[in-house]
Amino acid sequence: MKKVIFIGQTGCGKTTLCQKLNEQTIKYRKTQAVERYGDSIDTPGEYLENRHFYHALIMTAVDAKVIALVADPTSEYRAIPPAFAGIFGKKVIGIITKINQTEPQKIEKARKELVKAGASPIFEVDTPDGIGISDLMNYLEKEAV
Ligand SMILES: Nc1nc2c(ncn2[C@@H]2O[C@H](COP(=O)(O)OP(=O)(O)OP(=O)(O)O)[C@@H](O)[C@H]2O)c(=O)[nH]1
Ligand SMILES: [Mg+2]
Repeated sequence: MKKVIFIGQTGCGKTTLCQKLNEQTIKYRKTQAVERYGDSIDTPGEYLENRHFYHALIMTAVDAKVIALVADPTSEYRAIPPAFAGIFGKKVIGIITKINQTEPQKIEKARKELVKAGASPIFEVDTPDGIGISDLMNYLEKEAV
């Protein structure tokens, strides 16, 4: 079983997180299908943006211990519906990415989206800059066993 599955809108930083957590070089590549990176499962943003794919997310999430809902504070588009965490029936955490790229009010909006979705705890990261990554990794080491 994988430790974590990343779910979030297109471009929010799921693949970048997978690369960082698995100590791979960060390299942009659009995710076209579900991919496995070491202990992580990466999903395409379209799976969240198009509700016809929700069943695919639910089925794929069965293979992970922890669900990570990823929110991009730099985007005006909020893709994660309220109470979304409830459909998985397991531990659901939130991750706000790109915190070095945006202002505090936008980070707060992203946090509200994740709280409404039912995610807890919520981590703030900037993945290429390495901010917040060790906290996230420590949490996954402890919780996703
Ligand atoms: N500054 C900054 N840029 C980031 C961060 N996370 C991701 N990015 C950038 O955002 C862009 C999209 O990141 P991806 O990781 O490919 O996004 P994704 O969620 O996998 O997107 P899809 O595969 O389309 O669903 C890339 O250019 C990344 O370098 C972050 O924490 N900070
Ligand atoms: Mg991707």
